[in-house]
Amino acid sequence: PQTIFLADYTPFTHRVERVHLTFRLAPGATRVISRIDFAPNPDSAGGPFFLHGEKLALIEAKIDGAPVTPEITETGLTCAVPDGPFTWEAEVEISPESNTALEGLYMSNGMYCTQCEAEGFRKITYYPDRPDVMAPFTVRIESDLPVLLSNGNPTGRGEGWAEWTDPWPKPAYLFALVAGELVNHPDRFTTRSGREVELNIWVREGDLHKCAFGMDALKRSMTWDEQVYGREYDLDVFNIVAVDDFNMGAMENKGLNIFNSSAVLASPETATDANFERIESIIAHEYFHNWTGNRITCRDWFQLCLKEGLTVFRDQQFSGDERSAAVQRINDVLALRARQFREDNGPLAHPVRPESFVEINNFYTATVYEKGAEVIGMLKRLVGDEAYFKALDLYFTRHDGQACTIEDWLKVFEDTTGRDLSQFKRWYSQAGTPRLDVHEAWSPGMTGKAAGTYTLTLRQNTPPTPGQPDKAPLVIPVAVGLLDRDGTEVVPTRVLELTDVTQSFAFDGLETRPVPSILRGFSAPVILTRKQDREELAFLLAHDTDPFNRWEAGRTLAKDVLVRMIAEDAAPSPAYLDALEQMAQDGGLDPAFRALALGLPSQDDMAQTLFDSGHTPDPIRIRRAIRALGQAIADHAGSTFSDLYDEMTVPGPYLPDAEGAGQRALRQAALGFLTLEDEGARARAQFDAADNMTEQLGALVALLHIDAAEEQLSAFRHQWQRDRLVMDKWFGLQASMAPPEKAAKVTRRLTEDADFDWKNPNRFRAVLGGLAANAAGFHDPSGDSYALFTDWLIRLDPLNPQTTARMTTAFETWKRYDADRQGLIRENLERLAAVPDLSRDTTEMVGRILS
Ligand code: HT7
Ligand code: ZN
Repeated sequence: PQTIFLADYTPFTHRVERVHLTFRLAPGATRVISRIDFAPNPDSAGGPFFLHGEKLALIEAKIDGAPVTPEITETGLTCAVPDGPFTWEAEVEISPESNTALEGLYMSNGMYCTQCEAEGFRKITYYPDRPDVMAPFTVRIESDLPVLLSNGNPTGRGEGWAEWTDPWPKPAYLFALVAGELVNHPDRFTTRSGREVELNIWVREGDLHKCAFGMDALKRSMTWDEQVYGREYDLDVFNIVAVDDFNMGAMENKGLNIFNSSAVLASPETATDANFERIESIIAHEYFHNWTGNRITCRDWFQLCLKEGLTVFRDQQFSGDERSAAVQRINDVLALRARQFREDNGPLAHPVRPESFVEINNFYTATVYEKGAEVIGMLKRLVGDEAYFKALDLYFTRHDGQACTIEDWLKVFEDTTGRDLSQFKRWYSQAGTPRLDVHEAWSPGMTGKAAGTYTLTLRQNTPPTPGQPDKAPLVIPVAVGLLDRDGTEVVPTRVLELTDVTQSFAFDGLETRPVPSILRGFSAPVILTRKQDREELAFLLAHDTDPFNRWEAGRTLAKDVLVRMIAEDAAPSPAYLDALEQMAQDGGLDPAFRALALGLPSQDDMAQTLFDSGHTPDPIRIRRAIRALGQAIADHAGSTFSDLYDEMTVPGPYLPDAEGAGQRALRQAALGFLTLEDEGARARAQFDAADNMTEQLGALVALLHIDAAEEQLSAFRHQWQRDRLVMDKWFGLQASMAPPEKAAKVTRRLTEDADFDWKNPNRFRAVLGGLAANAAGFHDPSGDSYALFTDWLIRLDPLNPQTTARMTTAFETWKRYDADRQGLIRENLERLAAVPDLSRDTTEMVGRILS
């Protein structure tokens, strides 16, 4: 397959002035009739006229009304065209019902829908399917189905047809069409300049009661974007559609967002607090794309982080404002470490702005999204809030309606602040997670005077990554505060700007040697390699005024305890258990924060930690140690958890608000420990009494943890048999929580279940993704899980390459493990690579993982 390079970018030969599309919908033979006005692009160096097109049956093509016979290949067509402007017309036939890849126009439960990002439009009709070609679209849909939707505003409706016009020039990847038997949850929003906007969430009839929260989240997102970024909505209608078969979370098509039903539908009985929180953030994310992605888009797919990094940053800001900023930051860092650090420290490491790809779908990664957001957070930290918003205002005015690059993005910051960002730009081109080492020095000065100087020496180093053996120093903002021995902050947070490999920063005028709190708020996506002593960590867990670092101190202590349990068979230290119990009892702390601080490091996190410190991680031992630590905490603080369990009962009917969710999270953490002491008595009672999914599922998880959930699993299934999203939980939990030696067997049994609809990505991910998330079970030394997992990837690949390729990342950490496991994984990856006609997507991923 062909590799595409950023360096090879050239503008398209033509501009598109206007697009008119007609769809005659039929499941097996949809006709797409296009009329496109082209004009020569003055910025182009010329060349043959090429339109993308894949798996299209061309019925006829005309230029300025005269039939033409283009030259057609597997990827598109070329055609002789006039020197000046001309109108291209084409009629093609496609088959939505046989489209299992869920890219282009496809069918889901009898409904037509589209997914065009990144390169799906070329499966709908011949077109310059590249993001720098922007045009206004008019779309006519012909079908007897009652609901016919496309982008923009409705401009016509009759018996069996509807017309939509989108006045805003857009790239083809933002095109969308939906047709089906749908019902809507309607609402309205008045923008701050007085535009009346009709809002709808479109669903299947049985899902109508699950739309209220999504609608509320949408209106809050609209208000927030006006208040914080000054961005208003720009059409008369905003439609959201829920679809059951979808490869990702959601898609920001202009005026017609399409959502995986799991990312929008929720009711108290069927969705957990975590589901509500995820829905709120995805709704916000897609809505925010209306400006960061749609009005200003990407010049080419290498610039994907331009829209995704910024939009993730904005949705994280929104969630922090709507909920607790500290808890949001901790959760964001947890996710970053779990997905992005894992990627950045393995064979799939790549820059935030990659320089080459074979299949762009493989680059919708945690690095582009989450590290892309971190880079923006660092920029904001370096220039300050006021300058950040000034730069953003300039970005929106200067680039509205354009397809931009990272250079354009950084230039607005340079122009508004006068800073030179050339070194900072390395964050976009250099892969890998920097290591930050810290040395301290204290010189007390004269006694009795506040004349002591404390010096921090920071040293950075980024390890080599594939294709990048040598790394240059980055600009790293390191937020630091200093505390005295009784916890008073003697130097409030200051951002140190590390630009050299090694640099020293002095703090004068101190009476006593301070305790440093370094990398506050996780001010940069780096790994601190400084060895901290346990007393200092316990002190920070008790006293740090920065909530992130307070949590971080507890996490570092837990990892330290676990490493010693695994590597030295040590018992958990009583000092750690005391410190954790005290924190849990501290009523001055937000329950959500306490719940997070009680969470133990994941098995994958511990595997990476051990690997980084020179050990070969054994997933079975890691699991055993984490469980033993949980048991030790439960034994040590049982009565505290019993009190918390009673105290954190949320009165009244369930509401998915942050406060109630925080209390339920702390109660759930307590239940987890108590279940280890009471053999599941409280969990069974909670399961029976629960009137919301958070508590019902929480009880089920606690029981699965002690392998005593058989009865509840069958009751759960009986109750929720008809709800696909809830049944995904039922499938997923069993695969992800099965004991290691049973994991492959349990998963195989689930794949044989009559309700295992493997062509549905949510169900496939629940079961096989669940197995991959079961670290000890996936890496069971028998290799059975690897083999089962690979068998299913081989089966899915011809139908849905995108989801298959994404799931190969289960193997991305393989080089951490012992020779036997590595051998087994290699065998399976090679077996996958050898499959005849393996998709381009999966071929690229397996090749990179094996390299
Ligand atoms: N921009 C959207 C990305 C997306 C996507 C990409 C490839 C294949 C299918 C896809 N579905 C959605 C989603 C987002 O980041 O908001
Ligand atoms: Zn996005």
